[in-house]
Amino acid sequence: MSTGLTAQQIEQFTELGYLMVPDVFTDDEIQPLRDEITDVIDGAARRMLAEGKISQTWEQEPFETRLTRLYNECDEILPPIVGRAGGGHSGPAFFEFISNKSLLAKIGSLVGPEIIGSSVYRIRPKMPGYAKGAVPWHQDSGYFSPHCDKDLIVTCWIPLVDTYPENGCLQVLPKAHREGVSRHFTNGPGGFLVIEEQDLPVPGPEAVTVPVPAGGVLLMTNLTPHCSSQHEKDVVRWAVDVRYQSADVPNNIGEVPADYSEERPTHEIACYPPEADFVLQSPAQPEMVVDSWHAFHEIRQRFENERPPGPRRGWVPAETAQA
Ligand SMILES: O=C(O)CCC(=O)C(=O)O
Repeated sequence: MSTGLTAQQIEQFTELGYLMVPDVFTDDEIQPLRDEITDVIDGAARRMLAEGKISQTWEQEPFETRLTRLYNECDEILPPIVGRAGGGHSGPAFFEFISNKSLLAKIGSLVGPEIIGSSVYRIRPKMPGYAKGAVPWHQDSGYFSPHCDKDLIVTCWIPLVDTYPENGCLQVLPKAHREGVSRHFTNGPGGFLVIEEQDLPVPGPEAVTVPVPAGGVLLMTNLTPHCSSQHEKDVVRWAVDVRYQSADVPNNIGEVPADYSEERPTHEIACYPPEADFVLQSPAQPEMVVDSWHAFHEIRQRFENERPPGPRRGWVPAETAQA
């Protein structure tokens, strides 16, 4: 029986803007996704071996280290993995993972029973020397359209391995989600949006480092500032970030990219138009629920080749703002 969050957990999430819940996934529920990611790595490694770019496919290495071995030999291993295993990845194990009943029960406690999978999900490997592994201070709303700033989109950060400060777990700023959206710059480390130190909500509480075990979930609001730093351990800190919202929050359910129009009222424009949202739970309209991997894959593929433009928030590079 899948249970929702306790009243105390809901209160912590509401007060602090984050909540770590251990043991949401069993190891048996995580392993198929590790295997699916391994298949992507395997395909890329075999191609690179055939092209003479690496000495071996390192298939004896465990999930936590194989990518570091391949990456040390040739950094071309990453695009096929990060490209496909990011928002472009919509495999069967990933669908099972994102529609996990135990996780949806907890999300339901925060957004209600009508649950939409937000279009923005990513699979992130982090390892020494990979600049895009670490993500600087930001709020997820920095990436969403401004008309969704007052809505709740719950970020679930779910590591596939145990995470702790030494392998780059996340840091959050408690209570700062009450201060609205901070100024972001477009040219942060790794090419990510960044909130510079002086723009973080002040007077701010101290940042908190949140170790999360494999199977646990760090829940955050879209306004919770968070970041993760580089690490130097010889392991890959694999994590997945997925997001959920209520059906009341703007979305692009039932649309194709050609339907996108800036002329529509904002409540009819998705919070992140370039990728496809999908219904995961709906007592009101059960026929809308995406209940198979094939349906999920088809919806995601619709937005693969032709994408509506991303949100325009007016963020600029730091130099431009200071000039
Ligand atoms: O996985 C990370 O290191 C960063 C994740 C993140 O920033 C996010 O989920 O918004």
